[in-house]
Amino acid sequence: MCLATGIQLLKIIYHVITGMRSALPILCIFSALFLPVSSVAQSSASEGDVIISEIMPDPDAVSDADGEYIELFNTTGQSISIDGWAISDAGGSPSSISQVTIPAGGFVVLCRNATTSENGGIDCADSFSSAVNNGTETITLQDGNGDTVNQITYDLNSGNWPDPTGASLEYTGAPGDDNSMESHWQKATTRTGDFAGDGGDFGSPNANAEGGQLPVDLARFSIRGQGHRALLRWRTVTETDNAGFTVQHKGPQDKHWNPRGFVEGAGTTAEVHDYHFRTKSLGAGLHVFRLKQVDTDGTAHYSERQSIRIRAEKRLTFSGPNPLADGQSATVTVRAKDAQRITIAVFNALGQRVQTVASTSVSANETVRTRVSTELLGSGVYFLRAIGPSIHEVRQFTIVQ
Ligand SMILES: [Ca+2]
Ligand SMILES: [Ca+2]
Ligand SMILES: [Ca+2]
Repeated sequence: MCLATGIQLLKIIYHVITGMRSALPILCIFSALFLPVSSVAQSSASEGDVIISEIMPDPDAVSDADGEYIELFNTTGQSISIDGWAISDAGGSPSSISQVTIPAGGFVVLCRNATTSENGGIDCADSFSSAVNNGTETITLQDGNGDTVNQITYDLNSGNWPDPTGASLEYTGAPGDDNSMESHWQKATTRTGDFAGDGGDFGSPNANAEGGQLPVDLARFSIRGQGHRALLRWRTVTETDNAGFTVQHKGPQDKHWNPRGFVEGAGTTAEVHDYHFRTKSLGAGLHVFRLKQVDTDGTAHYSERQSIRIRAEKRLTFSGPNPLADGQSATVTVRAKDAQRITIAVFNALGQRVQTVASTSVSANETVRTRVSTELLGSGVYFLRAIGPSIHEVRQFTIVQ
C-alpha cells in the first residue's frame, strides 16, 4: 500500500540512510518523516488502515502488569483519530481508547501501565486493562462503530510463532501484507524507539522493527551519545519552504516536550542537506527527542522520536583487585565537574583517616589519577573518599594480608 495522498503533502523528502528495499515501490521509500499536523484527523477507518505492529506479551525487565504493550501503525497518508476505539483480548472486556491520534505513517503504543517510569521507559498514548497472554491470545482493534479494524491471533506454544520472553513480537511485513500471518512476525532481538540504550527488554516501541518494512523507518533520524551530551543527525533530500527545525526534548522527569534549540532549514532546495544538533550536558536517565519542522507559513510537522539513556556519572573509580592483597595497589581516578581543591584519602572502618592519597587543585572535568598502596595498612575494610566543595564520593575496599 503506497501512500500517494501522504506523499503529495510532504514538504520534505528524506534520504534513505539504510535498508532500502527493492521490493517496495520507490514512492514508498520517500514516505513521511514529517507529517502535517494541520490536516484534520479522520476518525473512521477501513480494515487495515491501522494495524497492530508490535505486541509485548511477556516482558522480563519489569512485570507483565507493568510492561505489556501493543503498538499500532497508521498505514495511511492521513492522521487517524482512534478516540472511542477499543482494544480487547480474547478473555477480557474491551478497553476504550480516548483522545489518541495516530499520525500518518506513524506509531502509537497502548500500554497495560502507561507510567513511563514503571513500564520500562515506554511513551504510551493510552492504557488498557486486560492482560496480554503469554500462551495463546487474540487481540482485536475495533473502531468507534464496533467494526474490527485489525485482529491478531497468536499461539506462542505452537512452534509457528516465536516464543519471546523479555522480547516483543514485531511485525516485519509491509503495510499491505496480511499481518495476521505468523510468518510476518519476529521475536525482537534489538532495541529501538523507546528502548534505545535501555538495559531492559528487546523491542521497538514507537519505532519500526529492526529490518521492518513499515515506511516510516526508512526516514528516521539518528541519535548517539557523546559523553553526557547527545548528537542528533538528520538529512533532507529536498525541501520546500522549510524555515527550520526545533529540537524538542523530554527528560526523565518531563511530562511535556521542551524546545532545546533551533536549526535553520535551507528554504527550498533539491539538494541533499545534512543537519546536526548537539545537546547540552544531560542528566542521568532516559532522554527522548523529536524534531518539529516548521514551514515558512508556520505549518508544523513532527518527526519520529529517538531516545538515549545517559548513565549516571562515575566521578570516582577504584580499579584493581578487591580485596587487595599485601603489596598490591589499585588505581584511583577522580573527575570533578567544577574547578576545586579535592582530597583523596583512605579511612578505616572507625572513620579515622589513615592515609592521604592526594590533595590537589583540579580544573573543571580534569581527571586525577593516582594509586592507593596497601603498605602501612593492615587487613580490614577501608573507605576511599574523594572530598571537595562539590564532590563527595566513597568506594569501599578490603585488604587481606
Ligand atoms: Ca503476559
Ligand atoms: Ca514476564
Ligand atoms: Ca515497533
